[in-house]
Amino acid sequence: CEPREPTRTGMSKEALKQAYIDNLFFIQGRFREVATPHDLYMAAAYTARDRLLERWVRSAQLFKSSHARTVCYLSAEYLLGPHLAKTLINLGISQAAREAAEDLELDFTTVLEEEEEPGLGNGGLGRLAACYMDSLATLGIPAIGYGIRYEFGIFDQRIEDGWQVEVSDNWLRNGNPWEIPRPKICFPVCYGGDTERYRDADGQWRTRWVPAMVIQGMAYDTPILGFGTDNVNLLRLWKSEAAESLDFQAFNIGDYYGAVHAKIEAETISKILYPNDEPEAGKELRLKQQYFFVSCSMQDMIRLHLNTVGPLEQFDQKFVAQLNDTHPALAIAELMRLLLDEHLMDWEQAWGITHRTFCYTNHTLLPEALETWPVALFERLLPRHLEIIYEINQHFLDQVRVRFFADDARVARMSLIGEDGERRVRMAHLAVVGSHQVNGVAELHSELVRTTILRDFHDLWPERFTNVTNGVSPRRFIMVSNPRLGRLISEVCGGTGWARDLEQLRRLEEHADDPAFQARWREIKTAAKRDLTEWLRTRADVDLDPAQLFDIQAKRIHEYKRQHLNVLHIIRTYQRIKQDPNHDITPRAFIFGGKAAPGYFTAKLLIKLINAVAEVINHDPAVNGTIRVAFMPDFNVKNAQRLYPAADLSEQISLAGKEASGTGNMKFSMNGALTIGTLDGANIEIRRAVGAENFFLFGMDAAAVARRQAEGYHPWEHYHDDPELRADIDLINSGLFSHGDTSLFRPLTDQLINHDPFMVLADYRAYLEAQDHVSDVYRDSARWTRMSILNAARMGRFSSDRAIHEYAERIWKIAPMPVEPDG
Ligand code: 26M
Repeated sequence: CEPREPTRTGMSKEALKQAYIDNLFFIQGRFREVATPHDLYMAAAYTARDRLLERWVRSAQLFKSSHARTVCYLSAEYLLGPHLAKTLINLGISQAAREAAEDLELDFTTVLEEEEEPGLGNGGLGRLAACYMDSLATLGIPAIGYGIRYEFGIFDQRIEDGWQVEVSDNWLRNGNPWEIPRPKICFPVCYGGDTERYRDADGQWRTRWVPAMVIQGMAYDTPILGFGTDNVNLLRLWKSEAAESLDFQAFNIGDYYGAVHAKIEAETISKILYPNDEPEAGKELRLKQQYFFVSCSMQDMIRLHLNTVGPLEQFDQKFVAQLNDTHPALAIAELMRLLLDEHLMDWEQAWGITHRTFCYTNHTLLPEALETWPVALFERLLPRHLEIIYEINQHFLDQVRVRFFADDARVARMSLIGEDGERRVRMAHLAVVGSHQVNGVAELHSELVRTTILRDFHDLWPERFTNVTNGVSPRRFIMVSNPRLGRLISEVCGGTGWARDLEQLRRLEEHADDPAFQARWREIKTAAKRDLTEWLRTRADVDLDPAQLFDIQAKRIHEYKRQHLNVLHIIRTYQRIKQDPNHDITPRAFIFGGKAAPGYFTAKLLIKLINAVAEVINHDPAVNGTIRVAFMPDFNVKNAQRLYPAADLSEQISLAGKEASGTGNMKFSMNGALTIGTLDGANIEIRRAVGAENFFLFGMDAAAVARRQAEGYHPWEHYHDDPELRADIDLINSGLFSHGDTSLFRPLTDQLINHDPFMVLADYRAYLEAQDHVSDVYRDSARWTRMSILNAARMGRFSSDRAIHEYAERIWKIAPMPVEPDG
C-alpha cells in the first residue's frame, strides 16, 4: 500500500481531510457533531497554515543563508482581505480542499464566509500594499512588510435610516489563526523628554536622547505565500505594549495605579486605525503611531543586518525601504538617529546609507492630504528627531543655495519646515530629500507630481523622479473573486499560468466575436449578477434584476470622486421616466458602495442622499422596476469581491487631475466591466490599453480643468443655463427625497451651485451624453459582450506583478530568489 502523506504538509484530498479532522480535534478541541461554524473555519485555517509555515521556514532558511537583498515595504495600512481562499489558491489546493470539504459533508462556502477580514486600511493605499505583498511573494522577491497591528481596523459600516453608522471592528475577538506572535522580537520605543550632548570614548561630541516615556513594540508575523511558487514573505505588524521593566518600577514604589495607567497608555498606540483618508491637523496619537511602527521596523532591520551581513556600512546593500506615502517618512530621521546616536556613525556616512536605503511613493496631489506636523508637537514628542530634521534641512538648503543662488523664495518653498503661519514639518519634503527615488502611481499623476507639488525638487534632482503605474492582484480579483471567470480563462489559456503572467489574457481576444463564447461570457456575468442580487436582497432590502445593466461605483465617498455626479444622472433618468412613461429607457441598477470618513460631513450627507433617492425610486410604481438604486453597506475587501464580477459598467468619474491612479478601475475592467470615466489617473492608461472604442470617455482633461480654474469657474452659470441640470438640483431641494424637508440636502446643493470645487456641474452635460451612449450600446448585446471581452483581454499590464517587476528592476535593483519546491 502507498505510504501516507504527512498530515501537516500533504496536499492530496485525503491528507487534507485527515489534517482537517486533526486540527478540529487538537486545536479547537471539538468533534464534528458539536463544532460551531467558527470551529470549522479555524480547523480549515490551521490546515492551510501548516502548509504555509513549512514553505515559510524553507524560504527563511534560503534567504538567510544566501544573504538575500530584501525589500522592506513600510506602510501604515494593509487592507489584506480574507486569507483562507487566497492561501488555498496560492497553495494550488483550492479544488482538493473543496472536495475534501464535500467528503466531510461541510459547506465550503459557509466555512470561507466565516472569516473575519483584517481591515487594517482605509482604501486604495492600504489595498495596494496588500496586492504588492502578494506580488512580491509571487515574483520570489525577498520582502518584509512592516506595519501596525491595529486592534481595531476600519469601522464596519451600517446604514440606518439612510445614514452611515460606524460600528467598531473587533476583528481579533475570535483569535487570528494567520499570525504568529513573536514575544522575543520586541523593541523599546521612546517619546518626549530632552536631548543632551556628551563626549564619547573617543572624545567626540555626541547626542543622547533622554526620553520621558518608553514603551515597547512586539512583532506579530503573518506569512504571505506567492502563487505557483514556494516563496513565502513576511508581514510583520507591531503591537504596542508597556515596557515590562517600567511596569515593575512603578509597582515597586507602590504606584499600582500609575503602572496600570502606563500600560493602558502604551497599548493605546496600536489600538485603532485612523479612519480618514487624509490627515487632520495635529493629531498627536497619529504621530505617535507613525513613529512607533517606524522605530520598531528600523530597529528590526538593523538587528537582522547585524545577525546576517554584519557591518552597518553595508546596510543599504542588504535593504531597500519603500515608503508607502509619507506616513512612514519618519523612518528617515529614525535611521539617522540609530546610526548616529546608537551606532556612533558620523553624519556623512549615516546620511549616505540612509539616502541610499529609502524610496518614496506619493499617492496624492490634494493639498489637504499632504502631511505636515506642527513643529511644537514634534518638539514635544520627538525632540531628537526634530534636531536631526533641522540638520538634514541645513545640509539640504545649502545645496539649494549653491544651485539657485540668491533665490530666497525657492529656499522657503523647499524647506523641510513651512514657515507660513504655525511652523510645520513638511513630511513630503523630508521623504523626497531622504530618498534616492520618488515615484507617482500613474503616468498623469507622476507628471503632475513633477510639475506641480514637487516641481522645485524636480528642478534640482530630475533623475530622482519616476513613475510606476499601480496594479492589482489577479489572484485576489479574478481567481478568488470570480472563480467562474477564472475557470473560463484557464480553459482558454490551457492552465492557470495566466495568473502569474497576465499578458496571457490576450488569448481571449481571438474569441471576442465568437457567439458561443460570447454566450458563455454573458452567462458568467449573469451568474455573478444573480449572486449579487441575492446578497443585496437580504442585506440592503432591494430587488435588482440581473437583466438590468449593473452600473457600479464603489470606492471611498469623497467629493473629488464625484458620487454626486452619478446621483444627478440617476435623478435625470428618473425625471425622464416620470415625464414620459413611454420613454425607452435601458433598464439599469445603480449600485454604490463606500465608506465616508466619520468626520466628513458632506460625504456622509452624500450617502444619505443616495439612500434617499433609492427609497423614492425603488418604491415609485411609475418606475416599474426599470431602474433601481442600491447602496451596498460595508464596502470592504470581502464585499468588493462580490461587486467586481457583477459589474457591467464601472464608474471612474473623478475630476481629471485629482485621482492619483485608482485601482478599482482595474479590478472592474479585469472582470469584464466597461468603464465610463474621465481622463484621470490610470483611466488614461486603461483606455489606451483597451482601445478608445471600448471605453466611455467624457469630461474635461486635466489641462482643461486647469484652464477653467485659471479663467475663473462660475458653477451657477451652468445651473442657470442648463434647465435639466437645474431641474435635477431643484428636485433634490424639493423635499421629495427627504419627506418634505427642503433643507436637508442644501449643504450639498449650495456647495455645487456656489463653489463646486470638483466641477461637477461643468462635466454634467458630457456625462449625461456618455451615459446615453452607454445605454445605446448595452442594447446591442453582441457588441457589448465583445467590448467586455476585449476589456478583460487587454488588462495584462495592470497586474500588480508588472508593477512590482518595475519596482524591483528600476528602483530597488533586486533580483528574484525562487524557493525550490520540496522533494
Ligand atoms: C494620513 C494621516 C492621518 C490619517 C490618515 C491619513 C491617510 C490615510 C490613508 C491619508 C491618505 C490615505 O490614503 C490615500 C489613498 O488611499 N490614496 C489612494 O492611493 C491609491 C493607491 O496608490 C490610488 O490608487 C488612489 O488614487 C489614491 O487616492
